[in-house]
Amino acid sequence: MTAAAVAPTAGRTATGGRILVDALRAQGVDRIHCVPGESYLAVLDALHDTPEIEVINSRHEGAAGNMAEADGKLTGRPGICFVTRGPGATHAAVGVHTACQDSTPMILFIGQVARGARDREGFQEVDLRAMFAPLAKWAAEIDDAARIPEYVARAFQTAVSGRPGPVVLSLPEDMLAQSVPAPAQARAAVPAAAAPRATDLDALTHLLEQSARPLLVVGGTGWSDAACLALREFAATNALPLVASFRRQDLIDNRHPNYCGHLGLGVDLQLAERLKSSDLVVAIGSRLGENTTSGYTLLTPPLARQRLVHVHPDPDEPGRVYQPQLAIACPLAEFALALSGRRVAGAERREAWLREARAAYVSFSSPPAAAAGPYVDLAGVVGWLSDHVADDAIVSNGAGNYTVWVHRYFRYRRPRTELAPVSGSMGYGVPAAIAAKLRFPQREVIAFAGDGCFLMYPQELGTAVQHRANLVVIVVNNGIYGTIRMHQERRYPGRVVATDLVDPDFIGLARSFGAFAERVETTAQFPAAYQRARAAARPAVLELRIDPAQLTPGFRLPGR
Ligand SMILES: Cc1ncc(C[n+]2csc(CCOP(=O)(O)OP(=O)(O)O)c2C)c(N)n1
Ligand SMILES: [Mg+2]
Repeated sequence: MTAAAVAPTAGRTATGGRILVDALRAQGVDRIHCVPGESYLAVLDALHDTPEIEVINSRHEGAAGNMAEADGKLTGRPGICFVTRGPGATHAAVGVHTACQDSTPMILFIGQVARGARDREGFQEVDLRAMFAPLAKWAAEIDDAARIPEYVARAFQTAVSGRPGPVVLSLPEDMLAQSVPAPAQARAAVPAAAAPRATDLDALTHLLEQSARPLLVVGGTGWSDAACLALREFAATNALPLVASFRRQDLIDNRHPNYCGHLGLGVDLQLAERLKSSDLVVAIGSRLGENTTSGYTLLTPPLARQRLVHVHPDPDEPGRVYQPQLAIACPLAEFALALSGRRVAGAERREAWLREARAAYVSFSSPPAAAAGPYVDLAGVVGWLSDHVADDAIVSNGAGNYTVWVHRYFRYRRPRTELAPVSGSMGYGVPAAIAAKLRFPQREVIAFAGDGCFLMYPQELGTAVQHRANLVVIVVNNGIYGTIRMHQERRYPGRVVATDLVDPDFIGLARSFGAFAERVETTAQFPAAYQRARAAARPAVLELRIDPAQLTPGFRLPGR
């Protein structure tokens, strides 16, 4: 997307809605995700005359929010979402929460009650600034149509600067309808540049040279392809193991000999031990959050036993939970590029440590022989996909135990091919994959969803059909909220509450939207079914019946 050079309304009178749409064009916006509302009709009307911006109307604001978040995650530019006041804003909040926890640039615009009616609790009025204060990097209301370019420019700047994240702008409906002399438009946001100091890189090199068992934990956002490659080369030259933080497995090609696995839910216990016994952790972009650290146990706050170097774009992050030996605040891409060509003496002393870590990862991520029985073996399906999809295929998921198989057996190869919510939000996978297919129509896009997860936004198959987003959804059906059932069995054995599901006929449901759909009964049927789904030239759903007793690759319901 390219920023529009000239605002067509300059020097004329225009409505707030028109000025806002021109401000979006000035920032290079080419697509918005929305559910329409009467509170922002003037924006919709301006979009009618703006063919440069594609309007994707969802069926639920939760899905629209997830789609905008996914678009921001894939492009590194703010994903844009429009919804209406109270009900729309509360639905869409899930996308803002994910953008917050996942450090994704996103802007949510919300139609609001008229300025003259404010604070009467008029129809659907919510104090949006207060509501979004803990979720968004910035939540504001635009009171004056003449100032729209200023607010929009700041919103874009804020969303991409430092640690990227969500911004919320509230739009009183009378402000949008009002005509004012069209103000000059701002220019496209440019994130402030910063680079690590040479003295910090020297200190890092020194710490690495002193370490016998270092681990580089990679995560966060703001990476470029070149930066990911530069980090990989630095690790390769210097025999340093690279580990992905929770749901950032796509930053380093998983086939590379320096990639040694991922931290998070369903972590390889050998890797967890390796992190515990390492003597230096270099966290590059990762916040070392609760899932990455197995509930703050692999490193214990505030002063971990391991030495810690913490590199993060937000200077407030290092030291917030863990006190580092060395803190470096700068964009991750700049940091990784600055490592190019650096030598860390003593590579030969680290080679065995690296080889062991790599071998453990390869073994952990290789699917075992499929279990015999009447069900589909999810490890086999994920392993087959991993071996057969293109390197740039995008794979999404939501929350649920099925994701443990996906993250364990899929080998991600390219940055920005994993759409997986760090926020752990159920329902994310399908809308995220729709946004991905719209952004990259030529690429293969696969959404994994549990039966529970899929039922959060099944109606978005209608959005996919309408906008020709030909993704393949794989519904992993075990008839239960498996994750919660697992926790129940562990904490309150045999006392099952609220975790059984009466599911619909997924095939009939999908077909009713105009999607292609097939049920896969055995592992062996999967490859051909997947090829048919891809060839269908419309959105496709494959339902896999998996064994409800097998709650994770390693945990079976007792006695089943
Ligand atoms: C929006 C949301 N609601 C609830 C939860 C809590 N939760 C996490 S996983 C899960 C069950 C997921 O069920 P399903 O999609 O069928 O996957 P399974 O665990 O059975 O593989 C629930 C309820 C959540 N993470 N997000
Ligand atoms: Mg389930």
